[in-house]
Amino acid sequence: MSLSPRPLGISEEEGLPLDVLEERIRDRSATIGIVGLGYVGLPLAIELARAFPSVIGFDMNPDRVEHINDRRSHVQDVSDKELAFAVDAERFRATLDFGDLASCDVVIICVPTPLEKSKDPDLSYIRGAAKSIAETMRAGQLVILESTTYPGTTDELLLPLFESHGFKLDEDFLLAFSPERVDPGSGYPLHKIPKVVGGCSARSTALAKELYASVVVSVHSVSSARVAETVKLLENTFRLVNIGLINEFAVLCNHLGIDTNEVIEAAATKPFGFMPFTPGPGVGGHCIPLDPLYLSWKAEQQGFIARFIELADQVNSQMPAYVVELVSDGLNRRSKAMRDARILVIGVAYKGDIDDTRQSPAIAVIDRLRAKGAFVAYHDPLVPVLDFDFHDWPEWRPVAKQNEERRSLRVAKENAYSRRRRYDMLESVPLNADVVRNADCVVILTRHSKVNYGLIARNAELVVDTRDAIRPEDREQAHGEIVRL
Ligand code: SAJ
Repeated sequence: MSLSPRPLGISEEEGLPLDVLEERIRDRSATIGIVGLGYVGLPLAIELARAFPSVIGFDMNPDRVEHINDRRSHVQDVSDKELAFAVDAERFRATLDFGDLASCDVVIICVPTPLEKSKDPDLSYIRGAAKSIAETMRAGQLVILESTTYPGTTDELLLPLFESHGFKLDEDFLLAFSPERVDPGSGYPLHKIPKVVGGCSARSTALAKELYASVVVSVHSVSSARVAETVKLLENTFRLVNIGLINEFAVLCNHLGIDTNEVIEAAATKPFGFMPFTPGPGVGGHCIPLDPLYLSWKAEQQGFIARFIELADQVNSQMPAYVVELVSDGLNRRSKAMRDARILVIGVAYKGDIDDTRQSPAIAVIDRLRAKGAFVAYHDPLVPVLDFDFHDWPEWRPVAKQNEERRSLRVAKENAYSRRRRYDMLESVPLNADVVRNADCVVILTRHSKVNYGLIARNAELVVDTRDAIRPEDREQAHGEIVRL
């Protein structure tokens, strides 16, 4: 465990002076705890295990803990090899036992921050993690929150909780916020992404900065945890609003009969003052569609309506319906009804070259197509099985049959083209010329580099390409009509 000599007469359990904590971080002998081993926590744990001798990962999911200790990564950005290296070197281990938190000099919280059905922040995971930390807290710990949340969470929720357990900031513990910055699937290495840190005290900021300086290229400190929380929300709001802008722009260009992607490509030749975004069927993932609503929620508590965030969320949320309209119009031009049409969806992950379907707009598009009576099948080389579970979708409430059984994968296999159900499981169908020709419409919702879009262009009657996935040279060889966003 830690290499620093223990001060005489003070045991780890009773706590340590902050000077010892500081020394352990500076001499890289500190024991680090990471609470939450998802797409943020696991990569961070592996990176920290390169600099510190003992990193302990805490998670509530027994399977996840078992797989990690068996050197099997569930996170695309962490290879089994990297995981095995850290586990075999005994520099990283996962555990369900939150009692081990007391042995950590630093504890970093990387748990999800979803939204309630009402689109209000759901802080239950942060509260759970903070409670476990407070119950095992001892003097001499630095706690850092990384989960994206509204400004004020660290000093309004965590600080009073720890102090209510008898610990004093800057005497017994230090507390900071540092936004997670990952770009799932892009392969952008964590150590090359600058980190922002802001503490509930100057000493907290300084020590959090020292910690991250051991693993990332540069650390930018700000004056408070609240500012650091807001930095992250600006980053994600920037993306949400610009994606909303380009989605509305695409609908506008469609009404004017102008090729949106040609306009974007030309505008992007401007070497300054422009950043290209591309239209799509909506906004998926665990961050962009959710995090900015934490900011607008907090603003509303203070009587301010963040109109850009609300509008962008509206525009992006309406894109699945717009895509369905494009499909319906295309079928109409061929005197075909949506009812009983066979529609092949290409790509269901929330963005290209990843296997994650959380909040994927493809699920909304598929459900709406099936609500209009279409038979839908999908192909996605990275998503072998797509699990539908609309229990919390308002539109499902009035129509779902009570106690409806989830369709088994066997049944789904037999009915590749299946009708709408509340609980369902679809399996990715192989992509070949026959499958494409057998569809009345092919809808491209995610652009994976592994998919042969030329084959689709050469064989499909009708394609709705929402990701500009079919190249110009393949469009020229198209068998049927290609509609683009
Ligand atoms: N999207 C578009 N058009 C665009 C860009 C994105 O339709 O021009 C869609 C994507 O298809 C996807 C959604 O928006 O469905 C979100 O894509 P994203 O890449 O912006 O978001 P994430 O969640 O994969 O990763 C983002 C990070 N992305 C980038 O910086 C490129 C970053 O904002 C955060 O560090 C990360 O979320 C996070 O964890 O917060």
